[in-house]
Amino acid sequence: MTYSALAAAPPDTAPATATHCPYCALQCAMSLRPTPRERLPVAVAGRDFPTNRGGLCRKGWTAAELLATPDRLTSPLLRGDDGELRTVSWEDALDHVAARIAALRAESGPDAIGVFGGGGLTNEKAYQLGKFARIALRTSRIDYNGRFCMSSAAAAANRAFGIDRGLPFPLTDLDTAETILLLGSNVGDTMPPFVSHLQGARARGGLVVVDPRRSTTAALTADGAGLHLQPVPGADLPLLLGLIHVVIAERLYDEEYVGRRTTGFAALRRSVAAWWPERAAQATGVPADTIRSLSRRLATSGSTYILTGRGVEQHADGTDTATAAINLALLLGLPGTPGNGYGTLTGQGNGQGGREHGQKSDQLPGYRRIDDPAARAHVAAVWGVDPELIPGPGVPAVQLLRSCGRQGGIRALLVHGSNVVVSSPHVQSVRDALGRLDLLVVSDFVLSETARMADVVLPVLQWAEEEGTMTNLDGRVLRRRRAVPPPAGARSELWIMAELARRLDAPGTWDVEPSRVFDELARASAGGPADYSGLSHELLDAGEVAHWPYPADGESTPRMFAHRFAHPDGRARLVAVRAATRESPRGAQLSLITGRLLEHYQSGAQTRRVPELTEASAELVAQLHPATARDRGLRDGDRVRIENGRGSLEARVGVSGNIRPDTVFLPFHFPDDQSVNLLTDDRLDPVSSMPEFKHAVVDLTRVDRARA
Ligand SMILES: Nc1nc2c(c(=O)[nH]1)N[C@H]1C(S)=C(S)[C@@H](COP(=O)(O)OP(=O)(O)OC[C@H]3O[C@@H](n4cnc5c(=O)[nH]c(N)nc54)[C@H](O)[C@@H]3O)O[C@H]1N2
Ligand SMILES: Nc1nc2c(c(=O)[nH]1)N[C@H]1C(S)=C(S)[C@@H](COP(=O)(O)OP(=O)(O)OC[C@H]3O[C@@H](n4cnc5c(=O)[nH]c(N)nc54)[C@H](O)[C@@H]3O)O[C@H]1N2
Ligand code: SF4
Ligand SMILES: [Mo]
Repeated sequence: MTYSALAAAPPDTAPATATHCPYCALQCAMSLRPTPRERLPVAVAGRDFPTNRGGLCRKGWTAAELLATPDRLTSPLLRGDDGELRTVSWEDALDHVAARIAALRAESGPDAIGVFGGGGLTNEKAYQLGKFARIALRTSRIDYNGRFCMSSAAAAANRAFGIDRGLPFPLTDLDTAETILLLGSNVGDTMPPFVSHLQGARARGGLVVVDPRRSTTAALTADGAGLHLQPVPGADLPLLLGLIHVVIAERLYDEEYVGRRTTGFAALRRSVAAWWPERAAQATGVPADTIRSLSRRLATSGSTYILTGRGVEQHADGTDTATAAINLALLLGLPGTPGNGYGTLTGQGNGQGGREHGQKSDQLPGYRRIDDPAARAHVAAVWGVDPELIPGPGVPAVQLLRSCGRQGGIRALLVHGSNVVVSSPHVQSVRDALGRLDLLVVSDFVLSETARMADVVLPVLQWAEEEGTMTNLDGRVLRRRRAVPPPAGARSELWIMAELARRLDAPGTWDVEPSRVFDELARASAGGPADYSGLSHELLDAGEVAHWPYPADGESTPRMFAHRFAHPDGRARLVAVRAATRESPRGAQLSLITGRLLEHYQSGAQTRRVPELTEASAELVAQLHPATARDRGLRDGDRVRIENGRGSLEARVGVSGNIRPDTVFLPFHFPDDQSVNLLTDDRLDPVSSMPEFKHAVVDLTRVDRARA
């Protein structure tokens, strides 16, 4: 696409637009300066802001490429009888979608229509999508990709604290920490400017990273900056139980805090009684002495933070593992104590706000529960409908996708902001399920792998073309601003929802103006756990620093839990959890762990379209230890087949001493037959419904060059 639309746009001297990066939850501040005579419509510069301090990572620097991507969608597409996707008018596309939805709903009931949202959507779009599902489609079947991301961390925080805000303190509080325990997070690659907040702890020798790989972040512990623990994949829970055992056995815990601010200590103590360090060492591969000395360091350091990332959360026992991390933090008296804390690092751009406003199957705006009669009455009044009209809880993401095309399941699916045929667990089953649908409608700005399967593709706006708000990793609400006009032919999702709602004779009002949708969201959230009722675009534009809860009669809440937790009795819950046995490799098998590379974002739908990033990382590479490679006669660059009972793929070998010999690492950014999710399991965490993304057992064999 040429950016001819910009010919009529601002001259070189036009002011830059202050906004935030399109990608991750750090939401680095950037300014976009119009460059009408250049190939790209804007020039990106870092902007000073507490999370990034002017810095950006390589993805942020190159984000303007997304605005000029040659295969940008600029017209709706409809699949014809011959199976080809063809350009159609908006009228025809929307008429078709509404008519098909109405017909399928008449035949099979409203729960035959499903909605799949995303944590990259603005608060306004996420809110409207939840409302659209409940009262325009009248379906309970809505969930979103945050189920694959933060659900275990969120479930653990809700259970322990009664509320879930990723970081319940400003990120900059970390700057003065003495000790930071970072479990399963690789911010060095996933949020590079975050590293500046680790420097204080590094200078004091107190950065402790737990990762089966010597990741970019683990390498930051070198030269006396801290400690890297390299456990067996999936063994974080026994490791934490061992640490808790020592903290209790050596009476290192904060008795006064535990007595005054928590419940459940006796049961917790019993549950870890048998996890003496030698047993934890056997289960994890981390030496018993290290477990002892780390417990002591955490307890005696003056300023301690415990943080978790996806490496410990994306497991079928992810909620219990995150819970164990919280138990450790509570025993040490960290949450709510100045200079100390516990938190989890939200991932997607609006991963925090995206899980507060009603995209989740069991949720209404303001982080309310959909089965709570008072919450239903409040939200129904804002929506101008009878509470009876709002459906009950639906089903979480994996069940929702599995039910597509099955008897009694979903027949039409609307996808907004996720590339599920790359990023879902056991992805072949999801591809099969989507193939069985009567109607798949994908809203995206590029033809993602999921959009390629759709019956109808609706081209939407992207970051620098739209107004809205995002809530970043420390719960701060930020303004996303429009810097360039969208291409003719693309439409906002608020408009698409309004048009479909009208065609479906939906009750309620369907605003298309983001600031007005925000005002409605604010009213709907009033009195809920995630209360935005004191906020507006106007206030944010005036420069207000706004961490939620921000009630109408209150102010920003940068730090939570100073005096009470959100449970009715004000106390946090210590929850006793048990380590389960898990599948481990036998013989020549390896543990597969999955995660991210610096250069790519998620399913890669966006970053694989940025030339500089694709050149830096063009194909799937399997990180393998030199000893493992040698044993199998493999060299750097060789091709291998990696397989298990669920699937099989080929990758190139990247030999690296940074991984355990019993483990292979693959990123999930590549599509089709390079998708690592061909190998992952959709076994679910019983509390959060998080799938087992981070660990699978695989066979790895060399691909015979003669036949390859
Ligand atoms: N470059 C880039 N940045 C991103 C994203 C991206 O796709 N690309 N995505 C954003 C999103 S949505 C998210 S959720 C965040 C995720 O951010 P992170 O949580 O930092 O990312 P991951 O790479 O998924 O996992 C972190 C680490 O977990 C380790 N790991 C794997 N298995 C285990 C285990 O069993 N135990 C332990 N302790 N560690 C394990 C991996 O080796 C990896 O180094 O990143 C955000 N930022
Ligand atoms: N094996 C393995 N699998 C994983 C993970 C892992 O660590 N390992 N991580 C999981 C995690 S943490 C996450 S968050 C998921 C993410 O995986 P996905 O949900 O697939 O995330 P994205 O690739 O960001 O997909 C977003 C899609 O929406 C489009 N898009 C972006 N913004 C908008 C918008 O505003 N509106 C609309 N309609 N579309 C938009 C993009 O172009 C893209 O096609 O993957 C999960 N899958
Ligand atoms: S760290 Fe995240 S928000 Fe910052 S520039 Fe990189 S991708 Fe964008
Ligand atoms: Mo994520």
